[in-house]
Amino acid sequence: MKKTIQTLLALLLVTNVFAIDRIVQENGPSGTFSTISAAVAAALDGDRIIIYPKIGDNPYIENIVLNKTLELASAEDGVRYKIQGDISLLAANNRTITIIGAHITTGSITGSAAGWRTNVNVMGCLIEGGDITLNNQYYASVVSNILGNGSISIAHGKIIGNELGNANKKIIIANSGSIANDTINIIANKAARIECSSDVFLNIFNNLLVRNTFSDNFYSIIYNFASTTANKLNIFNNTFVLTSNNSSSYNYFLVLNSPALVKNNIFQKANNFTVNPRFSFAAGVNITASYNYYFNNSININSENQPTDLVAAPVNNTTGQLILPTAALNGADPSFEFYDLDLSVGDAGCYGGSYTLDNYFPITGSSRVYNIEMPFGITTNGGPLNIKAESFDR
Ligand SMILES: [Ca+2]
Repeated sequence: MKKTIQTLLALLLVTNVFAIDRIVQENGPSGTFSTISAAVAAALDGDRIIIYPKIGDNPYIENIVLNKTLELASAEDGVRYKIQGDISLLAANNRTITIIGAHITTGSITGSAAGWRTNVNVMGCLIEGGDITLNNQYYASVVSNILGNGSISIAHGKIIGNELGNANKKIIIANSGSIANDTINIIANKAARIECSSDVFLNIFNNLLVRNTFSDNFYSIIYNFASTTANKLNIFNNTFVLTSNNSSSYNYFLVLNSPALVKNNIFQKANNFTVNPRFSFAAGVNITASYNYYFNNSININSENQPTDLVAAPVNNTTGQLILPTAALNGADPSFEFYDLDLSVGDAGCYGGSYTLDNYFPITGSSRVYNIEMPFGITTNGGPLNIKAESFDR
């Protein structure tokens, strides 16, 4: 009996089995909280903070510190709750913090203080001016957020289906000593640039990278870490668009210091300037390129055997949608794993293949399934079929 009680107590310490919803509501009934901070202060690990948007679309004016395992979510599906202020996260081992559906009018979401590893989910948020910064000690899933004027920076995790509205901002994979040989997925984002200085494996799939160049803004993807490990980078099905140029010296689509597979991408330079974008690969680094499409570039990836130079623009400069007819249609690697969702041969660019941008946009702030892991080829040999899906709800 004593052992049973000890076991029960141990369970209670690990998980708050009495997790409850703390309701935040302006002029709400008794038992609700008038500020998010008050609800967080009252909450226990594992609770949810359910937030009603304020009357008259007003923001909650407060800086919020999240120092527990908590989930923040909107009380109304598809309607975000406004916050005027910063959300700061404090890390602690095994802590999980989830923020869904916040609309931050002025402020950022920032992780501070050490403590590997804290799991953080930031999903369906609209951040007008600030950044999402969750470096080093955080394992971050940053999904379906709109950043009007900010960057996303993480060290571990995944960045899926986000839109960065300012071409001077970027997706950053920051240095981390937390774990080695990590794989980070950067999938189906609309942004200008991706920058990585860390020794990690990157899957960069189906991003629409539309860039204006400025003096400090001279690349679309830069991978600074120097390694000879095979296939540090998989760069598949991205669409690169360069719309203007005012930098005379530096202008690169890819700057890579580690080996990469580069396929099914579209590299497009708009017609209105003369400086050609280039590719910069460190000496001795193996870049394997195939099924890439180039428009209006004078320089292709020089290791590509049969690059396809197009005489007409393959995509719309803003949306990245294919302009038909184009060889990029059904122009991806014809292997089954790159097929489109309509089971035709894959299209090159960000709308081709399983991770087509169509799956992630428009961003509505409502519930979404954002990742499905399943076999590419399904056979009927009688074995179990394992499918794993990840999603969030309001
Ligand atoms: Ca196709």
